[in-house]
Amino acid sequence: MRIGIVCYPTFGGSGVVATELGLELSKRGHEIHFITYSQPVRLDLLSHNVHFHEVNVPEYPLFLYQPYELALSSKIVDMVKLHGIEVLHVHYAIPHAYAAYMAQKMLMEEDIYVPIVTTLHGTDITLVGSHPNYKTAVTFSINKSDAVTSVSQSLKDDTMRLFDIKNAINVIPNFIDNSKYKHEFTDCQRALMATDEEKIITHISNFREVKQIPDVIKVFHNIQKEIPAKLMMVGEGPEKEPAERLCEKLGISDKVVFFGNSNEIDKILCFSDLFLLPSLTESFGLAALEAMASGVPVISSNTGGIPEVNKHGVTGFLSSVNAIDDMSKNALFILKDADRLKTFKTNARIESKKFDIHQIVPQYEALYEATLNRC
Ligand code: GMT
Repeated sequence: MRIGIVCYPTFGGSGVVATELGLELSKRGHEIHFITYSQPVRLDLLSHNVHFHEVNVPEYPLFLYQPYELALSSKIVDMVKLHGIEVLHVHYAIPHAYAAYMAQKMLMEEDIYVPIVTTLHGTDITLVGSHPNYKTAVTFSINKSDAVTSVSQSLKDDTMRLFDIKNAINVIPNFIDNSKYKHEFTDCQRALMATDEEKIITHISNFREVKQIPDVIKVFHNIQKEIPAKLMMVGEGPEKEPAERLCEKLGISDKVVFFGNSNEIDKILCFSDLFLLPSLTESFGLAALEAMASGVPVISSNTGGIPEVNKHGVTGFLSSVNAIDDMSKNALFILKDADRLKTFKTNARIESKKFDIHQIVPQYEALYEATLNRC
């Protein structure tokens, strides 16, 4: 199939999922066309089956807001016509599903019908999409898509609760390429980061308020009072500077490393002992799954789709949002006993295999085919 993928190309779960999906589909023989405003961050391998089409938004000083949706829908139309794209897979309802619908309508004027598959990722529903200023257009775009998927059952339930949805929503969970994640300390850089006695705790996110960054720091603060430990903070975002200040205030700056954005997540995870994800809400928690694939147990909040990924008492523990003491207690329970830590690490790795890329991607292929057959 010739598949157009529209996504946010930045660091963030939806862009990562869209990019990894496109790359895997290309390996399975499909022709993939990424249509985005810059090259997706994990798209470092351009092959003859993978194409990238940049959406340029001309800056015009009269406009307070530059019309990205207009440029995107025009680009979609042009690329569908030029490359014979058969199906459009848009990740994130806002504004991609909306722009794709406009493109579909324009193409219909020329007797071309391109079905739209929309994947809901979470923030487009729970945090942004349900805002009264967007809700009408988001509901419309979801209902006008030819097929809709959500990355967890929890997100599907939220979507049905928050919007007036007439379309079926297929749950296709996020996935991981298990072969990319290592679990041995042989070729990773652990010694650069910590001594043998120190446990390594890791958090990866885009440092937005929803990630509850102060809770990450506070849980780590409690952990290091009882056992030698270091904290790896990976990512960039508005909560990063306040987090650095909090570390200073708590007197733990020498034990916390702020990496910024990284394309070497697998290398950092391979020397980690525990992953912290205390988010306020999380439709899935791809970062937790990436940690598990590296054999890293997860201490998380019990919110949104996280319980569908992190299994309480098996791959880690779940606590109520902001339950810092409970999270700290659970973290220490795992970290203080070497055998227990080993068991949790093994469990995390085993559980992550349920989300292996080779099991999930065929579900998208089947959906594209079914959608095309209906047209
Ligand atoms: O929350 C983020 O880090 C970014 C956000 C996004 O829109 O890219 O992630 C959402 O989609 C990811 C991929 O499906 C999910 O794993 C995240 O849980 C989800 N974030 C939220 O729901 C807050």
